[in-house]
Order: sequence, then structure tokens, then C-alpha cells
Amino acid sequence: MSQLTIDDATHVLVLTGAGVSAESGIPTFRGAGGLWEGYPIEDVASPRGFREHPALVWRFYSQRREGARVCEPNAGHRALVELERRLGDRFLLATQNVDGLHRRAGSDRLVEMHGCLYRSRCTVCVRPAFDDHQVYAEGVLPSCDRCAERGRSAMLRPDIVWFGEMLDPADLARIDAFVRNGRGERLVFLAAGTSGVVYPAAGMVDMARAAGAETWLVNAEAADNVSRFEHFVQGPSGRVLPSLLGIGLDVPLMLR
Ligand code: BV8
Repeated sequence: MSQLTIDDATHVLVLTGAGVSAESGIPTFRGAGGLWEGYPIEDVASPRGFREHPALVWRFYSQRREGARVCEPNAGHRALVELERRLGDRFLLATQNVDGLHRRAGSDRLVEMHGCLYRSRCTVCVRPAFDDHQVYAEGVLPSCDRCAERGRSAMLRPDIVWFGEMLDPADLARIDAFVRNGRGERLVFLAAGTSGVVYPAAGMVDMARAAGAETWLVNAEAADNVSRFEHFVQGPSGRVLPSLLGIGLDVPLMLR
């Protein structure tokens, strides 16, 4: 395996996708052929899908809430937590995953670019998104209790960035600032478990390269944007990440 050296001057930006949670038992998007109950995921995970069939969309997310909550973080999640512990503010993890496993593993310097399964928000009032682990029964359309107190009926929606929706500008600004601060320093961009299909996440490699970053992809197969990475290590992230990062081995990271 090519050697990734991370010393005490290296800044590391990590991007993860659904593949990092695969070894925890959470199905990936394209692994399921990009379908859910015969619907293209982009149709279910979209504002139009929610408008047209909100009960189906709530069933989609309720089932994923139920599925993900019995899954545990794997060695890949834990290796990234240890890397964060060692690098501190020279580390940032941006994830496309909404399953909450990075946070449960202990990641703190974390940007959940596409939101989180375990948060909901109101489609009408401006209350902030709130923790919601509820698995709603088939056909139930959860409504906002704050709006109900004001005599209004308003549906809740998952606090997820759907296809065709903008990502939170504050999240993008945080990633951008991290890359800018890494300019002139040694900057590594490491993507793991992502097919490189969904933007703007799939374009992060280009932003990192423009900032002079060394770019690495860890993936079970060649991703759509694999040609834009200098290094590609093929394999399961739960095994590759600990060894590539020298974590969990007897060789301390900094001395490699
Ligand atoms: C945006 C939340 C600007 C949902 C997700 C039309 C209008 C507007 C925008 C677009 C448009 N057409 C295209 C776009 C852009 C669009 C896009 O990129 N579409 C793609 C399909 C072409 N992007 C957007 O819409 C984004 N917003 O552009 O806003 C805008 C707005 C309005 C108008 C104009 C412009 C919003 C994107 C966010 C969508 N939400 N998630 C949910 O999760 O329910 S994306 C969804 O896909 C998940 O977050 C998922 O993580 C993500 C990406 O997939 P991956 O994570 O990469 O997962 P995948 O299954 O694909 O791949 C897994 C990989 O792991 C595989 O390669 C596999 O080999 C590998 N693997 C498997 N096991 C392992 C492994 N690797 C290592 N180890 C293993 N063990």
C-alpha cells in the first residue's frame, strides 16, 4: 500500500460517504441500485417527492432511523476519531452520511453536510431542527407541536438535505475555511466510502487539489471521480483506514 505520512504539521480534511458505514450494516445508496422500494432515491429524497408522497418519504426515513440505530460504528469510524484526537484543529471530517455513526463513534470536528436522520424540523415555522429519534408508524405524518399551539397545522420533515436543495452555507464555509487555513501548510484530502457521484461533495477533491492538497481515495471500487485523486487505495474502509493512518498498530502515527 502507498504510504500516507501525517506529521505534526499536516492538516487533514476527510470526506466520507455511505461506504464507510457499510461494514456497520447500513446499506449504501448505489449498492441498492439506487432504488428504494422501486423508487429512484433521488425521487424519494427530494422536495418534490416529499410534496407528492410525504407518507412514503416518512416511511423511508423512519425505516432508516430504525435500521441505523441498531448499528454500531466500525473500525473506520474509530480510526477517524483517533486521528482527530491526534491532530486537533488540524483535522476536519465532512460526511455525506446521515446515519449519525461518526458522532456516536466520538467525532467532534464534524460537518454533517447532508443533515442527520435523527433530527426533524418544521416545514412552516422557524424553530431550529430538533433531535427526533421517533420511528413513525406507516401513514403517520408528524406535525409541529409549536404550530399546533398557535392553531396551525404544519408537517414536520426530516432535517436532511435532499437532492435539489442547497447545503447549509455555514457548513460549506467551514470546509472552505479549513482548506484555506491549510494553504501553505501540508494539506491532505482523504475521501472514503463514496462513489463520487453527488455534488458538491464529489467536487471537494478539485477544491483540495487547487489548494495544493495531496489527495487520497479509499474505496471498495474505483469511484466516479477516482481519476482526480493522486492515490487510490482499494479495499474496505474499516480495514484500510486504520492501517493507512497507522492507527491501532504499534507504530505511532507521528513517527512514520
Ligand atoms: C445542490 C441525503 C445546489 C438524502 C443526499 C438538479 C437540481 C439541483 C441539483 C442537481 C440537479 N441535478 C444534479 C444536481 C446536483 C445534485 C447531484 O449531485 N445529483 C447527483 C445524483 C448527480 N446535488 C444536489 O442536489 C445537492 N444540492 O446541488 O444544490 C442547487 C440547489 C437547487 C437548484 C440548483 C442547484 C444536494 C445533494 C445532497 C443530496 N442528499 N443525502 C438521504 O441520505 O436520504 S445524497 C446521498 O448520496 C447520501 O448522502 C449519500 O451519502 C450520498 C452520496 O452517495 P455515497 O455516500 O457516495 O454513497 P454511494 O452508495 O453512492 O457510494 C458508496 C461507495 O462506497 C461506493 O463507491 C462503494 O463502492 C463504496 N463502498 C461500499 N462498501 C465499502 C465502500 N468503500 C469502502 N469500504 C466499504 N466497506
